Amino acid sequence: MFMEKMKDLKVTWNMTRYEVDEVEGIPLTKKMCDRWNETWAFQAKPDDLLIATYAKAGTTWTQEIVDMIQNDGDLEKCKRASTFERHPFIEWVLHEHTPTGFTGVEQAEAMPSPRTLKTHLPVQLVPPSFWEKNCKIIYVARNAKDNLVSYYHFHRMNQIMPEPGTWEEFFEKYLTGKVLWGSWYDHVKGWWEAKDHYRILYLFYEDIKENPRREIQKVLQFLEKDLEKEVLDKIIHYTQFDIMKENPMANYTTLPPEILDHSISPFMRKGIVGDWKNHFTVAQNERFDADYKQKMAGTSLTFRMEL
Ligand code: PPS
Repeated sequence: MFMEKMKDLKVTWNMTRYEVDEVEGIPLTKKMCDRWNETWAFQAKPDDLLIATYAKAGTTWTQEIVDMIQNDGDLEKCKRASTFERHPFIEWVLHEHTPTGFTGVEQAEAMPSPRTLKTHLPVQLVPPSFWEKNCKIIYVARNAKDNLVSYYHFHRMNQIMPEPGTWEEFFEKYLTGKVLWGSWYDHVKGWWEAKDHYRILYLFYEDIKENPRREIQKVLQFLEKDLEKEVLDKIIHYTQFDIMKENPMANYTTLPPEILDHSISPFMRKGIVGDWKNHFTVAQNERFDADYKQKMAGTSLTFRMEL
């Protein structure tokens, strides 16, 4: 669909890295900021399901789990299109080299209900219609250290994200929230508070990794779906890392290397808990922990950095 359209329009992937601007102090791509009024005015419908995450927290994994649930475990139906075509990314605005008509909002508007949508927005920037329509939202959080490592490698391979700089530089940017979608700390805490007031299922990457059956059952309950054990087994099987990594409709390989260069680092990179230990120096870990303690003081939200 999307890629065919692009071919028809003879889009040349003459990409450059996005410029960054801000909406209410949150760094977003300049393109997103320029079209922010449209995103903010987005009209959610009561039967929309929103999958919300800080970037690299397990969005694609959750999208695949949800799509398999919605399609009663029918893998072929889930392979109808790539992840980003199945679930509009509401705040996303494509590059100026591409023709208009490819904002997440426009993609969502063209999609029949019931829709499943994706966002990385911090809770205060979620378009108000989602709250007004009392939409169900699944939020997934991942521990900050692994999230940081994953985000760093994603910046390296994604040729339209801002330059990550060196590992040391990116580390500092992440701690100060000077990365797209802002501070991880504020993001996870903001959504944690919101879950007490709205229909939000708050999940953790580490929990899904530890026990996918238990966590998928939570999603089933939240979506008020009942599936046979065999179907659940099938969903667990097809959403595990090694299988999803080979699924072109779930591993982002349908995008051209001018956008995502998997030879630098695959989108489906490692999919584990604790990879930060292969990246953090002892000094970085100490600095991170001290800073983390301050930023996460006073919240009941806790994370596991290893299993
Ligand atoms: S994005 O670009 O924000 O939508 O990225 P996102 O999907 O949130 O995060 C990508 C990371 O999730 C890992 N991933 C998985 N882990 C375990 N199991 C499954 N099935 C799975 N699918 C995706 C992916 O490998 C990225 O993490 P890292 O640590 O970089 O491997």
